[in-house]
Amino acid sequence: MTGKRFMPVPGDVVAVRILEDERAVVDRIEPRTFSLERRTVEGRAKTMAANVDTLVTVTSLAHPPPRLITLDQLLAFGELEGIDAAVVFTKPDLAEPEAARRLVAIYERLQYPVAVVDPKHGSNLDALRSLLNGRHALLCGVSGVGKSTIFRALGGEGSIGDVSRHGLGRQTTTAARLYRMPEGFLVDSPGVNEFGLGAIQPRELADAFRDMREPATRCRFTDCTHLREPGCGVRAALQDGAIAESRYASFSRIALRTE
Ligand SMILES: Nc1nc2c(ncn2[C@@H]2O[C@H](COP(=O)(O)OP(=O)(O)OP(=O)(O)O)[C@@H](O)[C@H]2O)c(=O)[nH]1
Ligand SMILES: [Mg+2]
Ligand SMILES: [Zn+2]
Repeated sequence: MTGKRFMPVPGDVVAVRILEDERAVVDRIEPRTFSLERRTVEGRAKTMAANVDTLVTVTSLAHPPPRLITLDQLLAFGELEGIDAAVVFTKPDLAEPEAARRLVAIYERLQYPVAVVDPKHGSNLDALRSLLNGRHALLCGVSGVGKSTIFRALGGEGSIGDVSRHGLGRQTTTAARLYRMPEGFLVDSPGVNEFGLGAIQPRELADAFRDMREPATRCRFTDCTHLREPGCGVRAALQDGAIAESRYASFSRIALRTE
């Protein structure tokens, strides 16, 4: 087996052969049930991880401030790909409690599993463990939200290969790592903060936002973009408070990008 096309990625199941000098050779990669791909800057598709069944989105409540468009786009990606997603908020110790509660409530109402954890000081890790139990999960979210801290707090090896890119003692992850859990696995990857949704129609996008699915069936026009048409069920639900303003803001920014 040669060539880049056949490089194993985190999550792959491989057949290995141990040589006499104890080196291991990968003979075969088993077929992948699911592979997560990302476009590189050169426009090529790069496989980030294989056999993942759950996206664990990580969003910090403060430092850096929550970037909800990233969170909402990751959740939409999970919906479109038909894989589960969970919402993890970090740094509750640095956040304003009332603002944090409001955010948590938005995602609980959407019926995503939500956990608020402080992986640095080790609080609420059990909630995270039960959320990950038996899953093949990938941690994703913007830089500095605490993905690697979660990975390490749960027992993953984190120091090998970490390099400081910024000269400020910050440890930005530069290579993917997989941690085998009692059942399942957890992958920590660098910079998995966005999976492009491609050229998506507003209708399909609204379908990937759980809170917009039903209201979108009430739009006057079947090809409603939910951005400006009269008689829009989505914007009516926004007015009623059934859709959170931040969710609609994410939706419209993504829709305008691909329009
Ligand atoms: N106070 C506090 N600090 C935290 C918490 N979680 C993580 N941190 C800190 O946040 C910083 C960034 O955490 P990392 O785990 O490196 O973030 P990351 O998401 O892996 O970042 P990248 O690898 O760059 O994508 C570290 O200094 C952590 O100690 C938390 O709940 N509370
Ligand atoms: Mg990291
Ligand atoms: Zn509409």
